[in-house]
Amino acid sequence: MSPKVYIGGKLYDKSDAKISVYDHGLLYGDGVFEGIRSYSGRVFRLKDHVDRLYASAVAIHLRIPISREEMAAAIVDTLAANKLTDAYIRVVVTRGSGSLGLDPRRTTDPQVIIITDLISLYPEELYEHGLKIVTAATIRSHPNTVNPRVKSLNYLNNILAKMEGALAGCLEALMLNHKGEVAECTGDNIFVVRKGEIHTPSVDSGILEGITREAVIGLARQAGYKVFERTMDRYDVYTADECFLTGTAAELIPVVECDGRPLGTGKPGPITRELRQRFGRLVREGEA
Ligand code: AKG
Repeated sequence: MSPKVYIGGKLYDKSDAKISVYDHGLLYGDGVFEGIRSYSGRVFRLKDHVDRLYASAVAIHLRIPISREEMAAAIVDTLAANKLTDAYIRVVVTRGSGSLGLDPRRTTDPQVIIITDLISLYPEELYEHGLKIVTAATIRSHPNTVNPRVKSLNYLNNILAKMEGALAGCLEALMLNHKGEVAECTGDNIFVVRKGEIHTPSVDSGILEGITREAVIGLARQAGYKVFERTMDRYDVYTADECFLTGTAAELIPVVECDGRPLGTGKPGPITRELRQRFGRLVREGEA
């Protein structure tokens, strides 16, 4: 069966799922998106994702043409139409098509697109053995440019850093903010473990407020760990006992090396493993 893609209220076969080349989403990266997962037929934290999508849209002054309830229903229906239970859902809202010129007032018809598919960011063995990362020279966008809290269609900032990682032989790269503090990786939030406590950059470090990040902070606190959201620099990463990344697509993946330094023992640590198991249970068995 050909995958069905939702565009503006209708389902199209993947090969017929098209929007205008005059869409400002394509011409200028003008739009917002979400990456969402479903597990065993249940969409994980759907409301949080929909709320973040609408917040991103408010931040770029984009009016999404359907309500939050209609959006949530469209996501669930698209998933069902594709008979997918464990899927990655990409929701895209573009500014719409218009004449050339970046003024958004030239556009008329914001497009709502929902793709349900599979995603595999990293090879499975890296979830067991851990990932190596390097720090990118490209810094995370200053909050007064495109705020990293906005999940915008313009991901070039992250893509440039991702390419630097690839050129250094790494599948992921660490991004600092304009103050040289640790922000996040190109598609995931970062955590370190030190002396049994968990630390992650605070929202004012210039990061996306990851929904998996939030879930893992909750799980860690429930398990009795202290979690600190704070300013961090690379010393905190280099000298950590353990390190891991979180993201909807990445889920929770250990990091065992940063900039050539082995982190901790150079192997995924016990707290990382425990949180991975807890996260696996949370998404499969639902919220406690
Ligand atoms: C997600 O985790 O859903 C993201 O938006 C980033 C993943 C990616 O597309 O590389």
